[in-house]
Amino acid sequence: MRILLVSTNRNTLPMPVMPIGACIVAQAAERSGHTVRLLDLMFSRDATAEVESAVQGFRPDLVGVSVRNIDNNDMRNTVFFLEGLREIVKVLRAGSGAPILLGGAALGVMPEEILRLADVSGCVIGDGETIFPLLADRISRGGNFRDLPGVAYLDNGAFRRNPFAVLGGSAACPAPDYHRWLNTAAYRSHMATVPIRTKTGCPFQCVYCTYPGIEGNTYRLKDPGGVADAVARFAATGLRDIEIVDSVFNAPLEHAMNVCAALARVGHRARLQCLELNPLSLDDALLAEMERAGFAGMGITLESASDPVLRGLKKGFTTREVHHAAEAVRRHRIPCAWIFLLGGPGETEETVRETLRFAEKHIRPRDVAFFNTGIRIYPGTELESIARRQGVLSKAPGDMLSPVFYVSPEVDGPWMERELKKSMNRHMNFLNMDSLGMSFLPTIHRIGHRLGFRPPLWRHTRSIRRCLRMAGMDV
Ligand code: B12
Repeated sequence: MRILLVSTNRNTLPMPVMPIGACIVAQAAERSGHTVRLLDLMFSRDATAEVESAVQGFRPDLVGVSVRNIDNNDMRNTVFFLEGLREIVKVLRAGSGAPILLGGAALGVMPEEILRLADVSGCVIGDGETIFPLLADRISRGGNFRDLPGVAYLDNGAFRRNPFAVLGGSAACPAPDYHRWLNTAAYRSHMATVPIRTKTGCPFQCVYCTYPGIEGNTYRLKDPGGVADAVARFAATGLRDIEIVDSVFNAPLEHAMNVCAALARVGHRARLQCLELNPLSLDDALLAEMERAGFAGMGITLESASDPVLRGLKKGFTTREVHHAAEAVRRHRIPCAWIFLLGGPGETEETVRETLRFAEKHIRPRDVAFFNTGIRIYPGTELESIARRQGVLSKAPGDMLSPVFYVSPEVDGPWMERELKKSMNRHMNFLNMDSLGMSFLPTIHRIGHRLGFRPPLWRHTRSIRRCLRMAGMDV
């Protein structure tokens, strides 16, 4: 069969991300004997025209559309990304009678709402590399695919969804040949990192989170040696800035240690990053292994440094682990981004002050603190129930595709923003969502790349903020 895959993400903020999911699915479909074309719309000037020309030139028998982002998770400057999806599907429909199936992280978050928005045959929730080839096989033989695991569809207006299933999840690290599928030079010039996965699945129960819905809640580990070989292979082809995109890298800890050990053994030339570390299993032993493995940057997703909020968010750790993690980080060299989410259940003026005090006192000046305020509420999460119980959410689940945010009713939102801004004025290594949404950020990345800077650019936050302030900008 001729299969056209379209990666619809065009968001270049905070930097373009390579569509790993679409590439993995493309590679799996090709391996199953199909002729595959992947159209990546990230840098396209006229998406509609490119889709039109691809569908007419390639004449697909099946179309897969990868959808990553719904919105930018930013309460104050919200951007909704799915307007363009309807238009793309319309163009595909006009040019071809082939079935159109959606997949990607967004479908794990709100499948029913997205299917109602776009007029397609159905979608796949979960591991596309196993389900999509089966689906293509069924379609090529003229059969029905609606009974396959992970498939969801609208049946005369009623939403139907088969259980999320992992079909023979392989331990092989899915490392697509990015040069084959993407314009890698364009991504590199924007300081994009190359994504790689060391496992799938997230068993944590944070009240706001969608990850278990996207990946399932049990771990499926990739072979550490295979991960290390893939990293070495990428680096040898010039893709040296590699980011681990696991939901949480250091859980289970033993697997993270094994991956680090394999990376140290293989002797690659990559600079590694990972922005999702949990303070629960973050100690000297792990950090030493990460240093040996070649990490050039890491992020710790704390969300808060106050116990009532950590409890309210069900983070599964306390300020004890937060402080231990801060001490351990200080004893090592890896640049660190501390990631906070203010306004969760249990947040009060006192807890905001406690978190800011932690950041001001314990974060090294050469590291960064990144603050988001307000939490995106997704249907089906515990946060949705909390918000309804507290009377701060009245929208029906079906209306929540267009973003809604939670701020604890015990804290005044504008006050919280002002306190954060004051702290940012004192600490040039602190950032908020405004900084990630700056329209000229892609230009900064391109200039940085030309000047020889390499990711992560946030290592230079202090200098960049100072320069922009000297130029009269309130960043
Ligand atoms: C790592 C990560 C990041 C990293 C990415 C680093 C990098 N170099 O890639 C960083 C920190 C930069 C980042 C940034 C952002 N992210 Co992010 N990110 C993630 C995370 C944790 C993993 C994504 C990933 O790479 N997964 C691994 C790949 C292999 O999985 P996948 O893409 O889902 O693909 C699989 C399936 O979906 C399926 N599939 C994919 N395509 C297709 C197509 C078809 C046809 C089929 C059948 C199947 C299929 O098969 C694939 C293989 O198994 C997810 C959460 C999660 N657990 O998924 C959030 C997530 C994708 N991010 C999200 C968001 C919002 C953002 C930001 C907008 C945040 C912000 N304001 O800055 C930006 C956007 C960046 C951009 N330019 O688009 C949201 C998107 C949903 C939403 N709410 O809109 C998610 C889901 C988190 C959440 N809040 O729920 N992110």
